Amino acid sequence: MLSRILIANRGEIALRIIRACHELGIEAVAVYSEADKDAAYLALADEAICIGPAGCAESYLNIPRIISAAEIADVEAIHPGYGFLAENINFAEICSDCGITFIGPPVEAMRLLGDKVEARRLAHKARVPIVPGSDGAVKEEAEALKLAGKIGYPVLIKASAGGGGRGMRVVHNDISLRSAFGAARAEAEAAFGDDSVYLEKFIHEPRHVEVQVMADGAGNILHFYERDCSIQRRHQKMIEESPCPVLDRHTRKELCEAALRIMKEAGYVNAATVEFLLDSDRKFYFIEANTRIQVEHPVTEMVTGHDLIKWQLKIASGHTIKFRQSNIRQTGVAIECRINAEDPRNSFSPSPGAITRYIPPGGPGVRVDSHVSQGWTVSTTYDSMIAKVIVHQRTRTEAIATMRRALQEFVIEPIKTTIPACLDILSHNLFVKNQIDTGFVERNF
Ligand code: MV4
Repeated sequence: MLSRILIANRGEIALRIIRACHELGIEAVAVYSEADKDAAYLALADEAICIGPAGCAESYLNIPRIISAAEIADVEAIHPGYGFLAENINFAEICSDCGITFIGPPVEAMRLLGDKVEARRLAHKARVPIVPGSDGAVKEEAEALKLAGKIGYPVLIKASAGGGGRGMRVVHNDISLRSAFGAARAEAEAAFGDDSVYLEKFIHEPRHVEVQVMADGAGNILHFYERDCSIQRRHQKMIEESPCPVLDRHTRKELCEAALRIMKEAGYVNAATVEFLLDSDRKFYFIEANTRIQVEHPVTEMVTGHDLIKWQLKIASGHTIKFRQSNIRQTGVAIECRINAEDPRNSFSPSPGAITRYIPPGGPGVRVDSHVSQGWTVSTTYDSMIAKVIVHQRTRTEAIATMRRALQEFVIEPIKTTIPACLDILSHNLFVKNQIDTGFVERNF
């Protein structure tokens, strides 16, 4: 087993990883920027190293500083968490060059799946349904027009290096395609340093369903079922749940096995999420894969009883998975609400400031993953997420009731948070009836 690792992240996920380390007898070294120097979770780390000023480029995204901290602290491995350097191929390569284990997938798998055109190819090769679209990257406008005619409008132009909704454009006819094509390529070049784009048929109001996968270094690969992440606003997820409430047993099995085939084909090791769109006929299509642990991993932990961060650490330590797919069961329903320091009554604008009163919820079926406590000051330097509330109950109806109760208990003052927005969604008739899709929030709020 690894004996000492560094966590190249901050906030709730840094704390989450510290906790998993300590349960496995691993020493956890935290890094922090000057803006985070008073964070309470740093006291729980076995060592905490300041890596620079508040700005991300000079701290959490600064590879030389993180590698230096790792050398000074004499760790064997680095856990990148999510965001920051988690999907940075260059960083993973440097770790390996320095003899430090990157707690994540092999660089080759990151490269393959980070390129969305390559990922589509891989999925097709693994006999997994993909959205009808171009065979590879589309270089010429004329070619794009021809393909769009075949696919049928509306069509989406997506950046090959994009993902998570960045660098996407919907076009409805030849005229809008002509004007969007060059712009999309230029935008992709500016944002990602790669102007490759591809085309997909635009699926109207799909659900977003993703499968949690875990693979070890010995060729064992298992799924931990799916999450439904359709409740999002401007590509920011707000509420996630597991299981996806509209999947029947047969479709669920097909979906999860499809995810496994893709990741086997990619030679994947460690934790990943395979994303699909589910259309109104409940047909699923692969869209992209994420090569990291995700924010919403706790809902999967609650329904399967498996600690996914501990699995990441064990796999990076060289352990093999010694149980079978049939040993992983999906029990009950889990829901997660992301609590952001944002004002939902003012277009979700950031609401930074000192928290003078903080009383988190508790009681049966409630888990809170947060680094925040009374006296903490939320700054605008980082992501606005300050807590995740996760509930686990036997049924979806009970889970919704527990979540509403938990959010009503939650006191965070005086800053504004997304708690009221989450409560509005949880009380909405269509959410309760399961009639949601990725357009739900924008249509109804
Ligand atoms: C799509 C789509 C409809 N058709 N692809 C947005 C995030 C990125 N992961 C893929 N996304 C989408 N791709 C096709 N062919 C609709 C979306 C989409 C979406 C997907 C998942 C979750 C929320 C979304 C919100 C708007 C659009």
